[in-house]
Amino acid sequence: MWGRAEPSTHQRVLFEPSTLGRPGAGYPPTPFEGSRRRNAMPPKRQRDQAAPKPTSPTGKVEVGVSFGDDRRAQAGEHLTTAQGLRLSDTDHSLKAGARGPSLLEDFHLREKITHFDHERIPERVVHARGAAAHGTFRAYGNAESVTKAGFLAKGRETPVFTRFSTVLGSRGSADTVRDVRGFAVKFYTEEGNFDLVGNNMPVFFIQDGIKFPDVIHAGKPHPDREIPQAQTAHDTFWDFVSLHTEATHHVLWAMSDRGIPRSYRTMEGFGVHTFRLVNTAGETSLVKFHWKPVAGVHSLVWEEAQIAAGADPDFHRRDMADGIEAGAPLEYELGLQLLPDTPDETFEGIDLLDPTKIVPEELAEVVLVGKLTLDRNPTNYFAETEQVAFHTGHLVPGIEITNDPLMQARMFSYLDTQLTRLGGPNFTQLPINCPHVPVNDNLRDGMHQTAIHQGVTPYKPNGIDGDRPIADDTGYVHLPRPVEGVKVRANPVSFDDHFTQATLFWLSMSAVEKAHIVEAFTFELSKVYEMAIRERELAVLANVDGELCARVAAGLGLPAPTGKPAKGVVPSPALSQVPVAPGPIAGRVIGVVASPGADVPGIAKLRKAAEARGAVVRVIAEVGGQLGKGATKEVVERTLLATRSVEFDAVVVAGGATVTDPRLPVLLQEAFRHCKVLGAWGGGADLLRAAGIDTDAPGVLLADTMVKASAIALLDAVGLHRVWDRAVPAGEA
Ligand code: HDE
Repeated sequence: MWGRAEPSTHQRVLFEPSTLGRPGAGYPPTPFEGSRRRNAMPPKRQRDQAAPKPTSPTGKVEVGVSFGDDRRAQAGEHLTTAQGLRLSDTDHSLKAGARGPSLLEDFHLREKITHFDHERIPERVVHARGAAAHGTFRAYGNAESVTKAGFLAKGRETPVFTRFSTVLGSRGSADTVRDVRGFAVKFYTEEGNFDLVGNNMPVFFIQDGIKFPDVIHAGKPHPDREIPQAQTAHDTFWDFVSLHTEATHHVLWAMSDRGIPRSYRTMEGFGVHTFRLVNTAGETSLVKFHWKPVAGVHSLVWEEAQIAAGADPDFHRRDMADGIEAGAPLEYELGLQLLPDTPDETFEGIDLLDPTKIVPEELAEVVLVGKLTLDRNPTNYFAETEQVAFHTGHLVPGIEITNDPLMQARMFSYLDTQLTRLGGPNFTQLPINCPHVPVNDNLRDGMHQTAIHQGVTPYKPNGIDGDRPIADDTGYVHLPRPVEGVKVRANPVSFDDHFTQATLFWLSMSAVEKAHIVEAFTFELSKVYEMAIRERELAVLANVDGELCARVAAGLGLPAPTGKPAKGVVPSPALSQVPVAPGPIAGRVIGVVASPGADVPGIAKLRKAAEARGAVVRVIAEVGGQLGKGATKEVVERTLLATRSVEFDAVVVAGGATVTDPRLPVLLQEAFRHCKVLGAWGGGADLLRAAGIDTDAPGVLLADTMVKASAIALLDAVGLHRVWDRAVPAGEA
């Protein structure tokens, strides 16, 4: 993969030609071997800079994000200046006397402070809050007939870097806010980088990219006081979407459980736009990209999301990093929804260029063509997660964009934004952005140029260095397509239906999902000060569904207007996320309440069964320390003072546990209210009852002792994600 193209004299060489070779070589760095951790402390190597640096199998020092032996990363045993000068003291500035003023000549003080002063770069204008992981994409090979994209060829393995994000919040905002999530994947393919820059919702608020600044300005905090942070529950957002009804379908998704995912591993992803695939014969098909999480699609409940935003603002990024560290990678399958490439670019009456529309899976099957596995945490947040630059224009042969007017604007924006964010045009040389193939681009100089280009002919054509042809039949060719039209600022008439698919989404929800949507609308609109905006949004909902409108209106104490919802809309069951059978539980967390007198061997049995399925058991007690004696010991990982129910997918009280801390009933009641599995064995049931938990309620599992069968029953129940029967009468969920 590295030796395909012969280096030309004008090929870009990064750092020193003698030591480093072609750009991209050695990146991403080899993961360090290390012991798996149960707790969330950073690995020792990250905490202790002075620790001996781990070495690769070749004996080379591997540090940070680097091209093998990148000297710009931290290396060596001695603290130095940026010039490599050894320092004798970094704790005291140079002064005219111990009580005197600092001296201008203190080059170390000035360098240290100056660099610190410039450590920050502008955060992303949207999607500022994110977390990422490295991994691999393995193609099944069944897409070869529809696309010539090499990374989809049978058995091909492609390194990837995936960044998840919220949209509206600042870089330091909470993970669990109600928002759309970004799902951006950079494939380092053998044909150059391909970026699939998607979201966890398949539609968007606007149909034309020219309105993007408007929707984002409306959703971001108010310009006067800069509140509220990272949320849509405020006047300007609802003012915009109630006036701009093409947003209605996306608003339904945002107010649904999709707006508050349980974790990144339980989120679907969507390319949103329709793309065009081209095969080796030049035949085309239209396609919508889907990511299907192996762990199923699951969400938080709203109260839980709110508690998590305070108790653990890093809830999602911690979950992902801890899961990977514990050996539970995040897994998704890439799905293609293939649609015939007809001249009118519609399918079953759905305009495929309209990004506010989906194609229901019942009408066009999602064919799974490969698997994405995220199994390695970044080494350095800034170097990788912050500096990664995605772009919808990073395409490979076999994949083209369509004339979707939202997509067209994105083709401009992504490159443009990096110029400000990453300080100039050379951001593609940053290790995380560097393709894993030779680069020969004739792009020269500019701010932060790190390559030392050889040769004198960065131009075409040239008669000096052999002037190799630009492309053979492996190059990217934009498929010739006829284009004609009158120059207008307008949308096709087919974009005018703003409500039918919002109705489709609503009608496809289960009873519990509908209840959550009603609550979300009611919550958000009750935060809107202007009564006229509340009323206007109710008028929008009246055109989606009369029941939805009436229930939200009732919650707001307002009259429900009447509208004209589309009739005869056929629901799409694939849109509901309530599981019909237990799914995988890798990465899930089971809290076990215990105390010094508790049945520690029972906890160990539960732990063994959970770990066999990739789940984690965390012992909760009044105080920290260790429980049990001899070979069977359990470490208390959470004290009642330092945890909340949101940290657990199920809470179980161990037999023999005695706890008097008043925080325990709160924890158990919250878990019950959030429809989580509760359990107890032996006398543990008394603590459930003392907390006011109805032990006859659905999803409350009691056992005399913790044996394998009781552990399996408990874990299967966790596989159903929630006990929705508790929220909605049995059979209606
Ligand atoms: Fe983006 N979007 N976007 N977007 N977007 C950015 O690029 C933009 C849209 C998406 O983890 C920015 O590097 C415009 C749809 C993700 O780094 C910026 C329009 C979808 C990410 C930008 C859209 C997305 C971004 C900000 C309307 C789902 C995070 C920083 C025409 C398919 C990528 C950056 C990451 C980021 C512009 C609409 C997804 C400003 C103009 C639709 C996942 O370039």
